[in-house]
Amino acid sequence: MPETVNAEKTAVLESRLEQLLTPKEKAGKAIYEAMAYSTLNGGKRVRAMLAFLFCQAVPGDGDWLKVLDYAAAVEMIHAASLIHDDLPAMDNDDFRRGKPSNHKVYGEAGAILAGDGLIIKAFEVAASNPFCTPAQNMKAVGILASRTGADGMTAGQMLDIYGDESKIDGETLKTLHTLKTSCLISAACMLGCVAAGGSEIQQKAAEEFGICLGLAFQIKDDILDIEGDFEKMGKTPGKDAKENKATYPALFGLEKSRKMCGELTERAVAALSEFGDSAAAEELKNLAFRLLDRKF
Ligand code: GRG
Repeated sequence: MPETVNAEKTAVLESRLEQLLTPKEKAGKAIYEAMAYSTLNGGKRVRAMLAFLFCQAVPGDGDWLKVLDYAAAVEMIHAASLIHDDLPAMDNDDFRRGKPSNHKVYGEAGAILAGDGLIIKAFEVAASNPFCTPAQNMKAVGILASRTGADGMTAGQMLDIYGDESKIDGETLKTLHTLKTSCLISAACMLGCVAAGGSEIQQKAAEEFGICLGLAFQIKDDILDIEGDFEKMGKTPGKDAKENKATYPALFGLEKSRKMCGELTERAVAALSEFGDSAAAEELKNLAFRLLDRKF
């Protein structure tokens, strides 16, 4: 998504990810190759950008490099979640980010292991961020774990895979989407504050921003599954309807889903008031509104 990303930040992130995903020993060549395949040069990098911008939104020196390794960790966990989500046992998708899914290239076992490797690498990297103190790193690891494990994204995926579609109501769907998508997005926002030494109040505001934006993001994702095309999205549209999945458009219709998406974005932007009128807060606001109009 060129207009939502800052070229310099993206370039630095890509090169850090490349460095982190280079094997140190010959024996690691195969697993690192599978991990790198799904992590490098792909994706909109929305989560990393949120971490960078929240780091800058906290009044201080504005040095976003402090959050670089937390942002890399978030993108690695995100990539792992996509690899596992695409597996035949889950969403069974053959394409991701415009190329064959990880298991199509490395096999199912290879894809499971690539995901495993990325998750653990993410925690290793966040725990040893050289620009932050051990206390900050401990906090970051706690945020990542609580938002991605059995109280966060993994719980959301469990509900998504095993939930009874016919019985899902609006509240349950909101819980599912919040866990599956908002939790990691809000973790990225919070990590920006942690790295910049922001207050508890600022972390809470960043969390609220991420929860609302994440929900809007997932609703938009559901809308794109209906309206989007393969060329732009790099994955197969129309799968939700084919599999009778519970989504916002299926439950509320397209028009109401679009309205909810807009309202959630407004709510996210309101949470930015904790960050005054800094340039980064303005960029966060613009990013939130641009995501509403995204085509992929
Ligand atoms: C890896 C800890 C861990 C858990 C695995 C498989 C699983 C549990 C969770 C999957 C959750 C999932 C697929 C959520 C969907 C979130 C979503 C909207 C993804 C698309 O994000 P974009 O549009 O993708 O930011 P890009 O490709 O641009 O990065």
